[in-house]
Amino acid sequence: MTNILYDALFSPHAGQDMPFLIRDDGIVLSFDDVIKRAAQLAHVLTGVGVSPGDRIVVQAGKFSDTIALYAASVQTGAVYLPLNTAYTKAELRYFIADAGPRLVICDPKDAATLTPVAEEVGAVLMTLGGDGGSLQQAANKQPTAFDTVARGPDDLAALLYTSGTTGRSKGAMMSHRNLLSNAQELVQLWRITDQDRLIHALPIFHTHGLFVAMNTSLLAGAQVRLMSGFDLDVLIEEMPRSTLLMGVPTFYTRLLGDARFDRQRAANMRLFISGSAPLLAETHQAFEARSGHRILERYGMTETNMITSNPYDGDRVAGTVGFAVPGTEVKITDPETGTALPAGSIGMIETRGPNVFQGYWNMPEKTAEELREDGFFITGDLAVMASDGRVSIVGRAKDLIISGGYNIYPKEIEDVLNADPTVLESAVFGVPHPDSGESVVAAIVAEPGQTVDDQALQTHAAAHLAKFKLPRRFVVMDALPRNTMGKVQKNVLRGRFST
Ligand code: MCA
Ligand code: AMP
Repeated sequence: MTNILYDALFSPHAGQDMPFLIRDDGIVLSFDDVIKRAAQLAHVLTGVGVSPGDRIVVQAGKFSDTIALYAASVQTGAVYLPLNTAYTKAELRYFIADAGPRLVICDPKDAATLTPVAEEVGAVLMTLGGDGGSLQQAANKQPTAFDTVARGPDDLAALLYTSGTTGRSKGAMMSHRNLLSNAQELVQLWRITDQDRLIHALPIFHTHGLFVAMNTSLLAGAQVRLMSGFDLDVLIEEMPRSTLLMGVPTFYTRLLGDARFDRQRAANMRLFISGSAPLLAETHQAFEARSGHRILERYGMTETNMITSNPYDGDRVAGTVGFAVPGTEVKITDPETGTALPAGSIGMIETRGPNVFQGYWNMPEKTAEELREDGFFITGDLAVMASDGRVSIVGRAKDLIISGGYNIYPKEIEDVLNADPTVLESAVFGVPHPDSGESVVAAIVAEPGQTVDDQALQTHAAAHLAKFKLPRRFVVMDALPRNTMGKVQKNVLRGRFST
């Protein structure tokens, strides 16, 4: 037996001294450097007892060692569980308790806070930071070769948490085959080769930055300019020596807001890809007028990786997400009955293929709700498919806000706000925002006799929720608008407060 993900993404690069990761500090690591570092880290992982199938929770910055750690996790047959660096202790406690990892890796500055949380589940805690950490120190002494642990195609390689419209976050179980099959298709579709140089400005704790960007680059042998965080100045500076950018729509609106970005600046670029949130048709058009490039928009989910993509050759149509990625099936169904609908009808996007996840970690009932027995996954996104198969997303059946490419589930925010003693009830919704696409607004009804203090409420929310989820505006109302069934009408709230 082999380890298909490691064998495809990493093994072929052993001994290759071509540049791979170009860091902010100017240090360039070759493919072989990263392979060797991964082997050292793999020795540490197994040394602290990580066995095949064990979860490794990683809340760390965007360093070359974090990429090597991902490789080490795959090589040891562990399950990589990356977490947003913005998450609070309360959020982390949930993920760690739910996933039951063998090892928790965090930034050295968070070690004191997270040590008791790791201890609660019997996990070892190690640190990884820009100036080193206990994991890195331990790795420095290890051999630079490691015998790859065999894993089957359906064994798990990663567990990525995605919030739900009701209840708690769910861990999407991604197998080796899920990740590899999608990366292989995307490399072909987007013609990524070893001649490419990707500007990597996305976080590496989500599907977009970790799998779509890194797995395709590894598979194709492309160079990666690994930016430790988003920085518009650096992005613009790197463009003349790069060929590829993958970003959320906010990247593209910010580029358009900067006069330095023009046709000449983008002349060496081969491809701009957008996803994770809807790209406005006007952004697409303005981008082409400014740079001469038509952005290639694609659509995906944590549970499925990429589902549809505009074509490389052929029309990249603004406001559409293109065609089913080869090897995956897409159909539009009646959201009530699940029956497939004819071309031109609005309905639910469902998808099936080797990209579709293995279910939610320890949540068989949630899995059964969203993953049909015949293998089709119900995405919660509403779309129309033209007779030629081109998909245009028209809305969401799920109550979800996407701000700067980060998903925010209103239910989670409402639960926190409702727990405040001054709040009787709340409704959280998104309104259009020029930079982030959508921004979070909370409508609050006060407990009788209480006065809502925005500042105090924000402080209460911030103790539980990552900053990017916090409402940017509070509106106090006498009552929430409801339909005859008693359901809060968020469309009415959106209409009223979208200014
Ligand atoms: C940061 N902040 C935000 C966001 N990001 N607030 C709302 N929405 C956001 N997305 C807040 C911080 O808490 C901070 O608050 C302030 O903004 C500045 O933080 P900073 O980190 O400097 O912001 P930035 O660097 O300008 O970040 C904006 C960003 C970033 C570059 C758009 O959010 C980003 O990288 N987004 C990409 C997310 C992504 O990768 N999504 C893919 C998910 P304060 O000032 O109060 O401290 S995967 C997916 O969706 C599927 C599979 C798919 O199809 O790809
Ligand atoms: P996540 O749960 O983080 O994987 O986010 C997946 C969700 O992001 C999808 O269900 C869509 O609602 C949204 N999404 C991703 N790409 C696009 C896109 N190109 N256009 C519109 N929505 C998108």
